[in-house]
Amino acid sequence: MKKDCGQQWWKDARYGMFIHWGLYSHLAGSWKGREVSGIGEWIMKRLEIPVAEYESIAADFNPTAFDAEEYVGLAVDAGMKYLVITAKHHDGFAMYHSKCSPYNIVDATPFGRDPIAELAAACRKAGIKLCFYYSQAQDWHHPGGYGYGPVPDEEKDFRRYLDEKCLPQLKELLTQYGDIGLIWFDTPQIMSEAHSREVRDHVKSIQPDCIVSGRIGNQLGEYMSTGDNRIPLLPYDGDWEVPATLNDTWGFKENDHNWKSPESVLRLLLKINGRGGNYLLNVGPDPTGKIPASSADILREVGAFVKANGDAVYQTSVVWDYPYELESMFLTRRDYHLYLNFLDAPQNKLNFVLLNSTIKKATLLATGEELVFAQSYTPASRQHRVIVELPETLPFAVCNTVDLELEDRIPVFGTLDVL
Ligand code: FHN
Repeated sequence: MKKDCGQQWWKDARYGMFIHWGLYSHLAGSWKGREVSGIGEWIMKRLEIPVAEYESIAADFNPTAFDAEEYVGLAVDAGMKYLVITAKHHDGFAMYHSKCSPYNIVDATPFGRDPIAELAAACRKAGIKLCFYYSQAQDWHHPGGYGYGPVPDEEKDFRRYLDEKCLPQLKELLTQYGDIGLIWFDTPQIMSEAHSREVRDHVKSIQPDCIVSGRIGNQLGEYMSTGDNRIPLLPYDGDWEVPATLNDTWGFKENDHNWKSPESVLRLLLKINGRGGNYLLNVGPDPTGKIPASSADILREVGAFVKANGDAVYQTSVVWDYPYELESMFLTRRDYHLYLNFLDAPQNKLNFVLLNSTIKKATLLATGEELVFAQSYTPASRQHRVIVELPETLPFAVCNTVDLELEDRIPVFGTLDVL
C-alpha cells in the first residue's frame, strides 16, 4: 500500500536533523579502557555492561554545555526543517523528565534539567518541528523490554513493559511538550502486528497529526523509513526518508573522525530529494552536551547552499524518468521548474541532453541572474540539447543550481534510442 504520511509540512521539509544523545554519549565510545566497535550508542550491549553499572553512569552525566538554542540554531543554519531527538534509546534512559520512570535525566543526574522542554521552547521560537525518537521494543533497562540482558527474550513479559513504560512514556512525550511532528520508532523486533497497531493508535489518540514513522513495525508506519544510510535506487511510490550518519556512529565516539565532506552530504541530500525522499542527518552531542564543531561546520557549509537554493530542495517532487546516470548533476523539480544542481561545469557551460520541454527562462538560482541558453534539436538522432552559459564566478565552491523554467509542469525527457 502506498505510504502517505498525510502531513504537508513533512513532505515539504526534505531535510531534518537527527540527534542521538543519551548516557552513552558520556562514555564517548569506551568503557573501562575498552573501545566499542561500531556504533557508540550500542556500547552497553556490545561491551556487556551490567545494568547496574550502566545505570551508575547517570551519576556522572552532567552535560552543562547543552544549549537548546544552539542546537536549534544549527538546524536553522543547516537549512533543516525538523529535529528528531532520542527521547529514549535502547538503553532505556529517558532524556526528559519522565514521571513513570526515575531513570531519567532530571531525576537521575546532577544535570537536573529537562533538555526536551528547553528544545521544545527553542523549536517553537524558530519554527522547527520537534519530533522524538522512541525505542518502543528494545529497552535494555526494563525487565520486559527486548534485549534486557538478565531475562531471555523468549521469556520477556513484553505486555508489562508496554503498560509500565512504553505507553505511559509516549503519553508523557505527547502531552508535556506541545505539538510533536512525529515519533520516530525503531527496531520493532518482537512486536506483533497487534502491538504495533496498539502503539500507533495510542499516539494517534493523543495527537492525531503526529506522524508515526516507518519502523513502528508490521508495515504500520505512515512513511517508509529506509535502512540506515541506504538510498532506494528505483522510484518508491510514497513518502520515505533516509536516516543517515555524518560519520560512522550515531551516538558520540571520540575516536570516530570519519566525517563525510560537505560535498558528500550535498550529493546525498540532492540525490535523495531528486528521488522524492527526506534526508534525516544525524549529529551526536559530546559528553559536555555540545554538538561537535566538526559536525556543525559541515552542516553549516551545506546549509549555506541549501538556504540560497531552497527552491531546489524544499517542496520538490521526484524526478524519476531522466534516462541517463548523471555523475556530477542532481535533478530536482517543483511546479514549472527543473533544477540542475551541478558540481562541475567544464568551460563554464552546462551541456544537458534529452530535455524535450521548452525552456522559458534560465537563471542561477542563488543570485537570480538570468542566463543565456540555447536549445537545439537534431532530427536524425531525435536529440534535444540545451547549453546554458554560466558566469565565470559561481556563488558556491561545491555545488550550484540552474533553475530552468519550463512550459511543462512536469519536464518531458527524451528516450535513450536517439542515436
Ligand atoms: O539500533 C539503532 C541504532 O542505534 C540507531 O538508532 C539507528 C538509527 O536509524 N537505528 C537502529 C539501527 O537501525
